[in-house]
Amino acid sequence: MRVNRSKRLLRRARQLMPGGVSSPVRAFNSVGGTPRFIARASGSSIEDVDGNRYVDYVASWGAIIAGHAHPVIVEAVRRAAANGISFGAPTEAEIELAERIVACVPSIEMLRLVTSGTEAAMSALRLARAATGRDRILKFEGCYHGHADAVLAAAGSGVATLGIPGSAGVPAAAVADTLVVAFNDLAAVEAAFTARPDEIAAVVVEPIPANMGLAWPDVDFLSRLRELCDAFGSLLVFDEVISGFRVGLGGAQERFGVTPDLTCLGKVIGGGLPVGAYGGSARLMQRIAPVGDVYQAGTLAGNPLAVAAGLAALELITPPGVFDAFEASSLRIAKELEAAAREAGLPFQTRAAGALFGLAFSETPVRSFADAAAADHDRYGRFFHAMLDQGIYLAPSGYEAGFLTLAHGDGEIDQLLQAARRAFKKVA
Ligand code: KE4
Repeated sequence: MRVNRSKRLLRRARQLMPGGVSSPVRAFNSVGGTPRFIARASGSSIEDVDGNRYVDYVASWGAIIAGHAHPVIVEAVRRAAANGISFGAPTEAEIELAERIVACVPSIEMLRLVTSGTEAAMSALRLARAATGRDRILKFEGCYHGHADAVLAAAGSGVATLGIPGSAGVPAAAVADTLVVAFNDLAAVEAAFTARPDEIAAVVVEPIPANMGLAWPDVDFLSRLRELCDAFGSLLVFDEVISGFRVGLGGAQERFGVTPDLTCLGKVIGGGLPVGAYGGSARLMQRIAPVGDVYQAGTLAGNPLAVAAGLAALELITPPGVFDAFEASSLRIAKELEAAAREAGLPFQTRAAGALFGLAFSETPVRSFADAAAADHDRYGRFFHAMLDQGIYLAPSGYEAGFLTLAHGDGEIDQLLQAARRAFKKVA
């Protein structure tokens, strides 16, 4: 496969941008090889600058749900742009987007639009601290909530660890109040609460973690987090930036029947343009400026083009049956990938939920970041390239997930499975 133009562009980009990319995972460091510079995309397909076409299972990390360049979304953005790009003033479309989100996610009575998932999570945690008058945050190793300092905390070994920076440049002070425990480790959560009964402002969690491959909560894990937060006066924050409007219109909270106090959203609700949101009860959200005393702001928050794209995307996934079809597709992918890997004699695990699926070269299902890290990432890298060479574009990291769109029909999935059967044999 010729990638000369991508190689040339990468050399040029690296002179100007770290790694030549605008976000680290795009650099292919985890899988090696040359990141593809994308020229155009349509439906389920993306085309790189060398003219190679791929069926895309990254979908802008889940932000694309209706398919690339969906005509309804493109037209919505065009029409919005014709009326002005950004005003920095309220618009009716923001109300409509808020109404649609509130209608789908019962735990959200009121929300604030922001421009990224990072901002949504950062702001939700600031609100939780204000609402409880406490400073400590408990998060789970491997769950990603954007790159704000307070959530870039590393886990130590064993029980809850406090205050370990997860990145250079994050001062110890910024994570001094961040407790990190293993996902699914209820004993560690209970111990953290017992040790600090009136210190924890919030437990923040991806209810279906999709940043350690796709992990899955043990039965009752999420409902137990709810109980513990109630018992100790802490808030439960669901980071549904990936799972929201992707595992169902009501997200993971609807799927598991667990109601968080605050929800973070992103990706799908912007239809591929920059939108994030955080929301919860009106009582809680009234603490946010300008009504309340918790400050949060953003020049391009509620941007008319992004809101138009988000509204159009939500409109396209609302009809009855859309998520049944997504679920059928992702379950088929999981089932047939597992069968093909078994046939090739490979240790392999998959997970599926709505328009999201996960895969790991692992003997055991991924229940925690330790499980994800123990998977065979070298083999994943070779599998990734064996698929890329056959025109299938998976996430360039074994710590990510697979994303479906409305444009992924049986034909695309047949192609994925056929390529996987060959790729499994190649990496066995
Ligand atoms: P953004 O700031 O990137 O919009 O959202 C941060 C975020 C928050 N919460 C969850 C659960 C997320 O998955 C993310 C971002 N997701 C990654 C993909 N795993 C974005 C891709 C990237 O970083 O380039």
